[in-house]
Amino acid sequence: MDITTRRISVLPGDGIGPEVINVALDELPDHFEIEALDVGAERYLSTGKLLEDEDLDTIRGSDAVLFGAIGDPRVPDGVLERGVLLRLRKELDLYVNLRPFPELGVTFVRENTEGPYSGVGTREPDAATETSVNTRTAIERCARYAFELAARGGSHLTWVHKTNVLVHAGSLWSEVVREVSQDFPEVSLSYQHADAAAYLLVMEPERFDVVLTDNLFGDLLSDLAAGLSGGLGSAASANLHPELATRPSRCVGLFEPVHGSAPDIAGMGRADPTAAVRAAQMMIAALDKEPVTISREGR
Ligand code: GGG
Repeated sequence: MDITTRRISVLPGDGIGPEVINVALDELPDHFEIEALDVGAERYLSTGKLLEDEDLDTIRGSDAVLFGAIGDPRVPDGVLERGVLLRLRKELDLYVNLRPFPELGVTFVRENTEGPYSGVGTREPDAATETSVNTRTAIERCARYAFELAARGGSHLTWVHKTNVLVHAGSLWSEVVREVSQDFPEVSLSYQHADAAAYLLVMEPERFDVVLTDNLFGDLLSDLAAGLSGGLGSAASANLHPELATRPSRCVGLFEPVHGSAPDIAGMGRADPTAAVRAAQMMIAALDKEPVTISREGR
């Protein structure tokens, strides 16, 4: 195989992020070049900077991002999470959040750009709204990825929502999933409400292979799955824009442990680096499938 240099942006981030990423870096083959970016709480607290244009230029020009964790008790909730991680997912249009749990035999495909994570809402002194944005385009491309994954693995696909209560978003999801399913007659499909899915993941996990769901349900249920399969210390995820043809930058994706920054144990040598190591392995595997030179203009 032709070995050519791969450029990786490494964002260790906050809390236990740097210590687990240090271990994960040992996984990288010699032909991986690393550009470390100081993005996170320390820089924000000393300079007010979150993600600068130069950071984004570096990331867009790299083949992939290896990310640690974000979040710090000294910074108000949401500033770092929205300003760094959610912004990167949006800027790079990483619309699939792939969370495999091999010990449980379940893989989550979480829509990664919309739902209540889209940042739309209002806050008044005594009232607040958090709007869940759901578009046909975003649901369809994510659903298509989940069906393709299930078709490749001969797997069952369960899609999860809360259509009996969240009727607006639920009916659009339902319509789009049904439409996409027409192109995959070989994939057996079922539906579960999110609350029932939580129960069944604990009681009968063997019912699930590939799970397709929205941003919020995916975030919650995948932590549940992590708890059932060895803990958050071993759960890794890939944020992907799978098709080369529409990818807005060279970057194939952002690979990270599912866990957060765990500031209570940072620097104590207690953090389990398994998830970060698995994230690095997912990144290497994704890059092994990528063409080495990407010719589309602007990349
Ligand atoms: N390594 C993942 C991380 O730092 N997670 C912090 C977090 O709050 N993530 C929200 C999300 O994954 O949507």
